[in-house]
Formats: sequence, C-alpha cells, structure tokens
Amino acid sequence: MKNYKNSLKSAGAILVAAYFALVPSALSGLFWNEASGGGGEAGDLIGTAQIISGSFVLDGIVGDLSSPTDRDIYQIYISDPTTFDIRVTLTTGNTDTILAIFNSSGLGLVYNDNISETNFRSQLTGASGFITTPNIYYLAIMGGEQTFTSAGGNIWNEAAPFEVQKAPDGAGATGSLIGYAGSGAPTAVGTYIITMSGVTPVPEPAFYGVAFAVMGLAVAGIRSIRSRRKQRNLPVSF
Ligand SMILES: [Ca+2]
Ligand SMILES: [Ca+2]
Repeated sequence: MKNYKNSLKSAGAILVAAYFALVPSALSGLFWNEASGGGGEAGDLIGTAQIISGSFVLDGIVGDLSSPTDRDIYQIYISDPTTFDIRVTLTTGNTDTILAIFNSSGLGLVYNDNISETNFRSQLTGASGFITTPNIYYLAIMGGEQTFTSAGGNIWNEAAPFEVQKAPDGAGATGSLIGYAGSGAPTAVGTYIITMSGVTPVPEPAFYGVAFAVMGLAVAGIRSIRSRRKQRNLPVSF
C-alpha cells in the first residue's frame, strides 16, 4: 500500500515538474544564432528552413553565408505586418545581400536586393504593404548574383531598379520555391547580422496543446484511481 501511494505521489510530482518545465522563461532582446541556436546550417527550401522558436524578444539573426551559393531560410512569425522592419545591418566580407519573404506554400511575397544605390544590403518593411496578416512566414537571405526559382523560372527578376521592395515579377512569379539559379557572388561569403522588429519566434501552440492534453489525461487518470479507491473504501491521501 505504501509503495502504491508513493508511486502516485511521485507521478504527481513529475507532472508538476513537467508543467513548470514547459512554462517558458521570460527572456528579452536575443539574436537567433544560425549555428548555436539553430544547431547548424539553415536550409535553403521551405521544408528545410531553420525554425526560430521559443519565448523571447527576437532582435534579429546572426548567421553565415558559408559559400557563394549558401542560401539561408528561417521560419519566423511576423506579429506586426504593418510596421515590421527586417534589415541586414552587417556582413563581414560580403556587402551585397538579397532578402525575400515566402509564405508557407513557398510562394514569394516580397523581395529586396539593395537598400539604396550606395547600400547593397537589403531591407524588408511592413510599410511596403506586401505582408497584410500576422502569420508564420519564411525569411530568405543570400548573396547577390543569383535568383529564386519555381517551376516556371525566376520568381523575381534580378533587374533594375534594385532599390525597391517588390512582389514576384519573374516568369516563375506564381510558382512555389523549388531552387536557385546563378552561381552567387564570390564575395558573398561571410557572417551577416539581420536586425528586426515586429517579428517574434514562432509560437508553439501545438506543442503546448499536446503537453496540456497529456497532463489532462494524467490528472483524469489519477482522479479515476482515487474514485475507484474511494468506491472500494481504500485510503487516499494524495
Ligand atoms: Ca548559412
Ligand atoms: Ca544586394
């Protein structure tokens, strides 16, 4: 009997510990790191994107273009589509980037090559009006002299004017991302920093939903045991 009660107490303690282990801690002002936070190289397609998840204030991303054809895609959550700002603020080696945002189907939404005629880094903003709803999106960064492709061809044309944010305008504009064209600028190799606002890590409702569902089933099981023991006039003390 004692062992039975202790085992139930232990089960309850484990559940309580599990509950608090799942409650995210309040952090703030963090940059996601492709290598240490993401665990390695971010993929270059929607299905292999590095998922930025957790509970913290996301200030941006630090990553690396390890070769001229390294293209990194991150799954993010744009919480404020009208005011978000995503900007390449620093690269070592490479100063010519391209940024683009895709939806979950891999369809291109907005793209920018150069911030200005003298700044060849890239910036995407809510003010451009191409993102209208808070949602999960995919942010891609790569060096210049290459293009995103769908089955129909280039999703965006790499053509002047380079300083605009634009919707897909290439032959493959209406298709989903399947690959890339172009060998990339040799100078593209280097570390980059993307600063951002109006963007958060991807929420984890499914994870917490499952966790609480499991807890609910466990609590229901304990209540059921207590109920059965009461019916049998056995002592319950937990
Ligand atoms: Ca990379
Ligand atoms: Ca550029």
